[in-house]
Amino acid sequence: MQREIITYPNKILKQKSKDIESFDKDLHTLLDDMYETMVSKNGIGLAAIQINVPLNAFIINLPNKNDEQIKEDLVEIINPKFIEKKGSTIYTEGCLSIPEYYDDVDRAEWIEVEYFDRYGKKVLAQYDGLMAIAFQHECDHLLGELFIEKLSFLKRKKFEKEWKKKLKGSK
Ligand code: Y12
Ligand code: CO
Repeated sequence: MQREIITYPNKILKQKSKDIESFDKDLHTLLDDMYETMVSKNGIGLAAIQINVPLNAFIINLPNKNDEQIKEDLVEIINPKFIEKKGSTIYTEGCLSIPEYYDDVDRAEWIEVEYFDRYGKKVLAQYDGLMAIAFQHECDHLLGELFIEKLSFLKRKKFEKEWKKKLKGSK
């Protein structure tokens, strides 16, 4: 089932998410709904809090070498933890909760992480490139943080002005 995506400045997005304790049918339904919702909006990453579920879960489905987004490449991440971060890289990010706004964000270039899959199996993984960026972006959602909070003071001010104008226009 497709669910509604919460958009900025809804305070729900500032909520800290909690660890998942049961790897049961409800979790599988949540993950399936997140996938349906993300794909319907042409997204490549979505955290549970973005559909108003404050649990430590997110999904990432990056396009492959042929620029196709296929479900076989979907990664479901439950209760993630960073083990190590290295380097730094700048990427122009976007977020389904802040549609049509993109800006440069500086993040670690390489990460080592631990998380659980939908069946409760522990996974240890190392990521770089777009996967490392997306993983860090989604982990921020679990802490109630958005990529616009990483912008400089002036860029953030410009964003807030543009966003207010956009919201007024859509009323
Ligand atoms: C690198 C950086 C950030 C991420 C997080 C995941 N971000 C997204 O999936 C963003 C998708 C996105 C899609 C949009 O399109 C629609 O809503 C139809 C969009 O809005 C428009 O362009 C109108 C904004 C963002 C992963 C990797
Ligand atoms: Co986002």
